[in-house]
Amino acid sequence: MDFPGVLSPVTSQRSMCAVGGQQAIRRGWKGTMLPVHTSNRALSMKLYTFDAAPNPRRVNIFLKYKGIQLATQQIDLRSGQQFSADFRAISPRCIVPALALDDGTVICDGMAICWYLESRYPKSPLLGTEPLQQAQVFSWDQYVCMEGLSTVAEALRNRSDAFKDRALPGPGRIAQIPALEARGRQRLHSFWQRLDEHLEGREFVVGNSIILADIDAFVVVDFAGWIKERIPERLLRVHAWYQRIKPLLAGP
Ligand SMILES: N[C@@H](CCC(=O)N[C@@H](CS)C(=O)NCC(=O)O)C(=O)O
Repeated sequence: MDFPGVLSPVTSQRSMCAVGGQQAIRRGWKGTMLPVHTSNRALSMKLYTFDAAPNPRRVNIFLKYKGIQLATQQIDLRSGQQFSADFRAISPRCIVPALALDDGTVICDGMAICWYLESRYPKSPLLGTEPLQQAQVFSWDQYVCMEGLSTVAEALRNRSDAFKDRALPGPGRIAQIPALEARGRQRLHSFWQRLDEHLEGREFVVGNSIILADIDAFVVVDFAGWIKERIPERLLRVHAWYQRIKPLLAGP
């Protein structure tokens, strides 16, 4: 069974590229010794992803910003590749992104993947650098995912024929509830309003530099275009923030 944030062993998966860069040692999950790379280049893992989808996009932007290079494999969600036997062996939840480590361990969920990579490749931090800031980053990231990304998904997946009986991602058949389209849009607008209020006197969502919640909220703005929603014109702080971070996400 594969729960969010829990590392689940999968024996069939092996990554092919070589590990490079200097390493130091840090004590990690369950006391295992993790190499901490002083360079963010040439990592030995494989990311299962689908570039067009919002959750993989969060991780892709994170990787690009930190200059981390990984082997990747596209799982075409449009043709249902996430339900193939091969991919189910990697991600029984049938979702991307999924990060497969060399020993066969697979990490699901964008936040967990980013947390793992950040702890091994701390250069250009995107999850905060001291405990209080890290807690704020996690809190805001959770908020952006639940009240931003999920609300667009709620509106999209409960109205579109493409998601009939797939109102939620995963292997089960989940019927659409058409009324959730309107609720999703309403929640999205509450999210933008709250973000606008929060950005008063701030350049970034937390602290003085870009963090993962900025990336995720940036992805929400583009994802909202899928349901023809835009940042309301009156929310000037969100517009200014969006223009400020856009060039920062172009890569190192
Ligand atoms: N909680 C997961 C959500 C991942 C997720 O929902 N991924 C979507 C793509 S954005 C997916 O794999 N959908 C498969 C489907 O719709 O069948 C995360 O944070 O990464």
